[in-house]
Formats: sequence, C-alpha cells, structure tokens
Amino acid sequence: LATGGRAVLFTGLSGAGKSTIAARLVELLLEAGRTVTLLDGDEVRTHLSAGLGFAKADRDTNVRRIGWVAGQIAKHGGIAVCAPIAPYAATRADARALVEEQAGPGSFTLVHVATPLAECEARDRKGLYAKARRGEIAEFTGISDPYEEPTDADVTLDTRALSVDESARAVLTHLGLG
Ligand code: GGZ
Repeated sequence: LATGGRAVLFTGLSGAGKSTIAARLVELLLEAGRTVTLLDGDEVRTHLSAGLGFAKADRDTNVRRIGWVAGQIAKHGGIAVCAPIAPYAATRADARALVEEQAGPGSFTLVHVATPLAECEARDRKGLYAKARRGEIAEFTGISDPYEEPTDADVTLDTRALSVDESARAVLTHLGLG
C-alpha cells in the first residue's frame, strides 16, 4: 500500500510549542497541495477522547486513538498532523505500529519538540506549571507525572535555536515534501 499518506506525531511537554509548530506545518502542507488533518491535543480531547483524564491508562487510550485515526487518514492518502504530549515511549511505539500497519512502513514520523522543562516552565504561557507546582493540577507532565524522552525520534527540534517556521520547514524537509 503506497498512497503517499503520512502521519506526523509531535511529542513534547506542555508549552513546548507542539501546537504552534503543527499549525505552521499544516499551512505549509496545504500550500504544497496536500490534504491535511490536524489532530491537536485540545480538539482531540474535546471530541475523539472526550471524558478521558490524565492517568496513564487514559493518556495511553488517547494516544492510541490518535494513532489509529492518523493511520486511517494516511491509508487514504491524507497527511495527519498530531500534537499530543504522548509522554510514554511504549505508547508512541503503539501509535507508530498502528499507522504503519494501516498505511505502510515509513508512513509514520515522530517529531520530538525538545524544549526543556525549565524553558516550558519559565514561559508558562497558560499558567499551568504554576498551578501544578501549587498542587492544583494533579499528574501534570514534567512536574508530577513522567515524560519519557524519545530515543527513536525521526526529527528532534531545538526550539531555542529554531523559529516556528524553521521548525515546521525542518519537518517538511524530513518528510520529503519541502
Ligand atoms: C499534562 C495537562 C494536564 C496534565 C491538563 N498533564 O499545554 P496544554 O494544556 O494546552 O496541553 C496540555 C494538554 C495535554 O493533553 P494531551 O492529550 O496532549 O496529553 S496526553 O498525550 O498525555 O494524553 C495541557 C492540558 O492538556 N493538561 N491537565 N495533568 N497536560
């Protein structure tokens, strides 16, 4: 099966820049004439994963659902751009397998948005880290819940060195669509 469909899974901490870079990548892919579906963390949790929380089992279910839907999109020639935290290595591997089973080997790209915790917390755009430090948000990734750094990322983005546009273009180039 080779429809040219692809799935891109961004992973990284809250506030790392996943959504912003994903949105720019979507723009660039649309300009290139591709059919793109954005599966952003917030929207997925409102619809596809409504009712799920942040315990490990719920995060795993969320990320596997994203993987399955992304695989369906890729199977039919679209490009799925996904931006959950996806904190667990084994679950990211499940998502990769779900995509590649449906859309073929090489159809999945893992992008690590590698903004360090200290930087995400210093920015704290939504005030979530401050709340997590005060104990007002339980199981907060990086503070009171794990984030397993990827060792199998296809692309690693240092957002302290790259602009949003440069980051998105680095992914586009890796995809061979730039
Ligand atoms: C992490 C949380 C939590 C906890 C709410 N831990 O920066 P945001 O706000 O807009 O994005 C984060 C989002 C994470 O949801 P995901 O579906 O991406 O997570 S996972 O892949 O682990 O299923 C954050 C907000 O939800 N948020 N509580 N406890 N992030």
